[in-house]
Amino acid sequence: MMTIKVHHLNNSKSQRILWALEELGLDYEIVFYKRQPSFAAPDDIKNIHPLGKAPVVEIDDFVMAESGAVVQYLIERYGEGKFMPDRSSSSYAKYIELMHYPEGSLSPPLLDQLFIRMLPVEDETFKGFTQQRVMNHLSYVDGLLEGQDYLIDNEFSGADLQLTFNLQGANAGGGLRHYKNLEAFVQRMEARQAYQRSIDKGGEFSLGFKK
Ligand SMILES: N[C@@H](CCC(=O)N[C@@H](CS)C(=O)NCC(=O)O)C(=O)O
Repeated sequence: MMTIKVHHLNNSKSQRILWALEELGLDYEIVFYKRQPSFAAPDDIKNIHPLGKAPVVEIDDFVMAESGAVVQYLIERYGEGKFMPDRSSSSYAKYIELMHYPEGSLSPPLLDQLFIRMLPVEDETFKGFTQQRVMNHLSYVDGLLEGQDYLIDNEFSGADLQLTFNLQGANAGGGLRHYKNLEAFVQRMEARQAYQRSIDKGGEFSLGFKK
């Protein structure tokens, strides 16, 4: 029998994995970790994966990190064709691109923006550069969702799931108010029953920040 154990940190990208597992209707165990006052994960998670980041997932006898890879793997292995386009379609190429875009390209400028607000950072050149990068990315994604509810073939997929966390982070700072497609997208994702079950099971999930 297959076993899945999710090492889950509060207010973190491991929420994606709980949500994916709920969409897939799979049984799983959660091991809870709490962020330290510095926001870092507790050191115990390094006993499972040397990077010590969340998510880390144990599937049967192996360990996986990187939320995009984990979501993709879970859907391919257990989805029975749901939540992804057919592998022989051109939509599949776009699906893979957009599955890995949130962590590869969208997350870094959003994190820079978060640090600018939290610390704060005084350097005007860096602040301007960051704002320009954030706007470039959010306009791009807003455009992808123009006239459709989901990223790929207008059907819910792992790419939508993977994108949501980053947009929730941007939204927490009020940063989506000029991007109506993105605001509506986040609301649509958060209304999914599987998403809500993942929040009930995962506990604290708030991407607001305190100075
Ligand atoms: N690209 C990785 C990012 C993993 C990551 O940085 N996770 C954060 C939580 S969102 C973390 O563990 N932070 C705590 C720390 O760095 O100590 C993924 O998508 O899984």
